[in-house]
Amino acid sequence: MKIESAKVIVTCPGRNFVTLKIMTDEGLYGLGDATLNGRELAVVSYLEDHVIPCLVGRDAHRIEDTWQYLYRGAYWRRGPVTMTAIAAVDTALWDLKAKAAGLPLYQLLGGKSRESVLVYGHANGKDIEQALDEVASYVDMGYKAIRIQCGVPGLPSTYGVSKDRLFYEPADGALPTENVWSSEKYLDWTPKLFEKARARFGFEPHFLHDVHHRLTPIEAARLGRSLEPYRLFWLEDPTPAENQQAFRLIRQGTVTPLAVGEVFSSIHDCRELIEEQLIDYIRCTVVHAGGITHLRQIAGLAALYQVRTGCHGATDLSPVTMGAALHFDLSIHNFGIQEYMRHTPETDAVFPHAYQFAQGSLAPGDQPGHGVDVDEELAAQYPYRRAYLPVNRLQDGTLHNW
Ligand code: CS2
Ligand code: MG
Repeated sequence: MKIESAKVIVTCPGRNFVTLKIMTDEGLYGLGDATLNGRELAVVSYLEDHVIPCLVGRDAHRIEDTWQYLYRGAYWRRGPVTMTAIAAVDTALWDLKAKAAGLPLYQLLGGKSRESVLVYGHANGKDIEQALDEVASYVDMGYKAIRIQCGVPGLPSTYGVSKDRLFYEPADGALPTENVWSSEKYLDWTPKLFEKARARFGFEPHFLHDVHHRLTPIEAARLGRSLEPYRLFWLEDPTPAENQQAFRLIRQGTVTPLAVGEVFSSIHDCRELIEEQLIDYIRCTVVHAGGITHLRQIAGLAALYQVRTGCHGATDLSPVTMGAALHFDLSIHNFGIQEYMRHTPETDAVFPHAYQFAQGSLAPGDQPGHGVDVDEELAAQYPYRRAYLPVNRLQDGTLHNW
């Protein structure tokens, strides 16, 4: 099966998505997500100007060889733009191989290790009461696992609290909007949120929380310890992870489970974290960590150290990633949980898909491939609209982690 052509589809049904479509001489096509929130056009150019010319004529079945060709052949290895472009090609080729075999993708990945995929949703509110009312609505929708984010008194905004309840989109400005942060206020406030959450909902639901890279390691250890009575499923991105050894300080201070990795683009970004068991869940995702091929290597390393997966699944990852991730999640043994931030109806219309939500889990369906398509005509009605993620400053103006 030869690659005849490939194209990049950019669309903005409320937010930007970049999709790679690879067409073959057998009339089949495969789709890969290439969305990198806030830097989308860098990946579009990487694919159109540098990758696609090398793909035409290649055997679409040679997934591993193509992966190595694009990774080693670039010379300049790794990084989010390169690995997102490689991920898009890889995902499209796995989609194609499964379609050519007439099988759902999970059957090519070793078959089912479970019947469905536990997911978590995002409850958030401007204050504790609104956030917990949102938790109640997620419980009513059947979610067994819920992330809770809440406004912090004295701060005009904070990560994860959205104007639009169900659909959280952080890329909210034609130029970066500026947020203000205080770790002190946040550290004093957050234990109160989970104390009230457990008082209202008991210990049945899994509760998760995303610190979003904003604390120092010792502050993160203090937060983890203060949350121990409320038994979180995980505390996410407690501190920036460029220095993987920083997590030793957090580990020494708390038994609250830790999750990290949505910003990682290769196994090298998380190798020490996994080998030293400094984390409990690895969050790398199909679209940003080199596709199905590389993500399986990361999951394989994690399995050796009893680290489970918890793939990123925010609204800025397209339904193509969600579909492919669900086949991956269904097949690997050390699956933990899948993030599932719902897409808007406009996005779902552009990306018809087979996956379905029921009783707190997602099932990918049994269509050949990853089960997600793109309506190109509809996609063309939503032109690209530049949008940036916010930047974050401390109250004295110092630039901080968003
Ligand atoms: C967040 C993301 O879902 C999460 O855990 O960290 O929403 C993240 O902020 C966005 O993907 C950034 O584009
Ligand atoms: Mg996160």
